[in-house]
Amino acid sequence: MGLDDYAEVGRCTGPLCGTCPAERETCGSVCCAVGNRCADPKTAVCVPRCSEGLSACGLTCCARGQFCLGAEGLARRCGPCDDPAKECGQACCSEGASCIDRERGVCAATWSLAREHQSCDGLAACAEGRGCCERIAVPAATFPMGRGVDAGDACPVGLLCESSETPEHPARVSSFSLDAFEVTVGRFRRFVERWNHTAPPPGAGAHPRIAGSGWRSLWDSRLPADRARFESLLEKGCATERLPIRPAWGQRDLYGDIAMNCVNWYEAFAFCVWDGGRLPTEAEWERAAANGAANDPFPWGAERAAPSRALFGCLPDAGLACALIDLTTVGTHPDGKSKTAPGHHDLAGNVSEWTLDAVDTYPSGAVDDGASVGDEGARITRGGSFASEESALRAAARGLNVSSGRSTATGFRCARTP
Ligand SMILES: [Ca+2]
Ligand SMILES: [Ca+2]
Repeated sequence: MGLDDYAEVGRCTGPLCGTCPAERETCGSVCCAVGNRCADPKTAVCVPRCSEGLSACGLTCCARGQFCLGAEGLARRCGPCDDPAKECGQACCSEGASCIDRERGVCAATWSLAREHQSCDGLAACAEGRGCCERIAVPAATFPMGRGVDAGDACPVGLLCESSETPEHPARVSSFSLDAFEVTVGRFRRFVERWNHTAPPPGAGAHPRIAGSGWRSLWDSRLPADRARFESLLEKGCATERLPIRPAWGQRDLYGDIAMNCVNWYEAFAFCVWDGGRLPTEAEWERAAANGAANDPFPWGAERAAPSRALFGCLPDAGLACALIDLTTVGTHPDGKSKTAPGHHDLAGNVSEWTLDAVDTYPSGAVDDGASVGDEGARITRGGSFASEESALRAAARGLNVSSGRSTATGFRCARTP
């Protein structure tokens, strides 16, 4: 405190009087000089004010685009986030991610923050102006799962059907919801951008009525070690395939709404958990595709497959019926929608879809919310793909791939309870 704090004779203006002149900031026991600000009232330290647009931060001013973080006083420092809770070294973690390495500025998906449809945050709509994450409620039903011998879903004339689709048996499926579209590369991209090998917690992604159907920690090592490895697998992991369609990942900058493919079962499972859902069981998938008790042979009903209803039969010897290089945008075959309003797109064809189930034979008796839960090996895929013949598009048809396998012909969609 100096004499100038009492400069105006007859009027006490110093901090001890409880007030400084308007143009001078109070700072503990002193009034700062004009043009200065108070850096720390405890120690009565004044420093020059910051230029316009820059944040004051203790003794310094933050650079443009930086914000002041930390507790009050001289211990404050500049960082890149406006919310201190999101700060991670020189990075800012987005919602749904948390800081796991402050030194390198690495944020990762936080499973406790798994959130319904966060993969669609800020994403443009898919076909028909519907959100790519739209979910459709599928009512509970008991339906004849598997292919019947002489009923409406018997093997259509001229097609070959596998014996693994039999015997047809009563299956009860509780109400659930199923994504209207196959998961797009745009949605999957948000997951990969936050990836740092943080596996789902044990039990995550389980069907609530099926014991042992959740994530197992022994699968943790099946997930990519880091984001760079993940991206490499998604782009090059299908290189040994003979299919001419390219991995969606390599086209992510051009097309956000093509179906994600070349993703293995573990990655599909982890994505669905992160997005607040789970993989559908085989029974749930067939219940949606066969329209439950209607027991339809195809998602759209009884009519045979046609190019207007599904992308299929796209093989090198199929002539010019379909483009062999590029994937098709999801939802471009509205005539092939399921009968559960407003209709699931591309259940049949485009990419085949991972289900929760391990490969197993059907029981002959009734099943109530059943699924085959196994540790390793192969998993059931459903719906056939661009590379399939018509038979694989049937609601009762079963495909398979090894759990760690990747194919440009296989993607997935997520289910939720209910
Ligand atoms: Ca059936
Ligand atoms: Ca499909």
